[in-house]
Amino acid sequence: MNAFDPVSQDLFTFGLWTVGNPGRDPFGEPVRPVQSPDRLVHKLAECGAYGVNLHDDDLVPFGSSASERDRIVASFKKALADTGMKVPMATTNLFSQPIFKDGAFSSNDPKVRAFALQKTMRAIDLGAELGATIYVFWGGREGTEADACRDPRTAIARMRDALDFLCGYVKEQGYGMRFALEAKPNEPRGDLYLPTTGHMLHFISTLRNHEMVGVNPEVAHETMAGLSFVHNVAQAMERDKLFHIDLNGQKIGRYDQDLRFGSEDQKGAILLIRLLEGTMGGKRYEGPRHFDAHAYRTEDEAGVWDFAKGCMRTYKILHARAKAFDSDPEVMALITEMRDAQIDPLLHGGYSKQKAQALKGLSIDAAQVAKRGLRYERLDQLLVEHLLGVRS
Ligand code: GLT
Ligand code: MN
Ligand code: MN
Repeated sequence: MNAFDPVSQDLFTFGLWTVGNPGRDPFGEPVRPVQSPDRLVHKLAECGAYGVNLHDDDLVPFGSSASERDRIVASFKKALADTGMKVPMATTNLFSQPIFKDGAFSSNDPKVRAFALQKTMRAIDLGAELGATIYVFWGGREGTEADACRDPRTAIARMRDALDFLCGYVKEQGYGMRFALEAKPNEPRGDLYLPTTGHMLHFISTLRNHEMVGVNPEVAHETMAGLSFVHNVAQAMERDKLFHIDLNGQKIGRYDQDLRFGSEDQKGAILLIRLLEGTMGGKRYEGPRHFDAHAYRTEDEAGVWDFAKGCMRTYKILHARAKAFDSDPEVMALITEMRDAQIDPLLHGGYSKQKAQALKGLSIDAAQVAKRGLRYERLDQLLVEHLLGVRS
């Protein structure tokens, strides 16, 4: 066994829809056979994953009878028990069925909104039965092409109504679940409501039970929007709102590629791992490391497992590189925080009249301060050298 081979303690998870993706795209048919959820659980366990996540319909096909549901769930639970795999996260598919063609919670049709709530309550029950403690909301169809169809303010208010309702449901059932909202700027709709993690964070602050709701940022989605994923994740972490994370790879300005983690933008990936794993200091992210990605369409089943192992190995390799970078004495010297015993106390703890007076009275030579070179060229080169493995 190699130091970078994944083990259960690494908390790596995959969605059933990720390793189960048969390679269908908008231009082509599936290229791989569909694998049963039970088989995916066994194969993921063999690869060293900790757990598996699912949409209701990934496990119990839409329209199944109650007895079919019970049979499928019992067999799936046996696969989990046989392998020791966990289901830390569950979610609802509110995007595949035709009824959701113009949204679920934000639809103009009350019947659609009621159907979405009904489906979500049942899916939450399923998630609770499987032991999930995180429940994700990704509003794939919550958006528009013909924007005149509704007041976007109404759409947001309807999303709030749905989440307030569902928080109440989870609390009353005593499930102890927390919600994680996932943003995406577009695709499959022309424009999705609440398009970035930052929008989600503000929206959460307007919810009745905001303490039980956080975010599930995805590398690909923030990158599509041209944003720094690391900054988005950091903003969530700074307020203890990173409840879950979707790791993958993405080129800027493209459709949602959901590539193998670390296959693109390795610098962004190592910066992310420094943050999540706390090698740079600060609180570590303790939740599952979920890969929301899928194998290239060129792959057969063996290629899917190459893909899954690749996500996890790259994470661990980058983690080792991040540790080396953050414990490199030259790096540490370059990023040592500057201190000023006179000024520092004036900058913390908010406003006071005395501080305002003291600040106004400070004599700061702006030209002198500006002269100092910051040595970020050297710092960034050190990051690149650690990343490329030529410095240990
Ligand atoms: C879908 C989407 C993902 C979401 C999943 C959860 S489903 O594959 O592209 O980003 O995380 O609904
Ligand atoms: Mn995702
Ligand atoms: Mn995606």
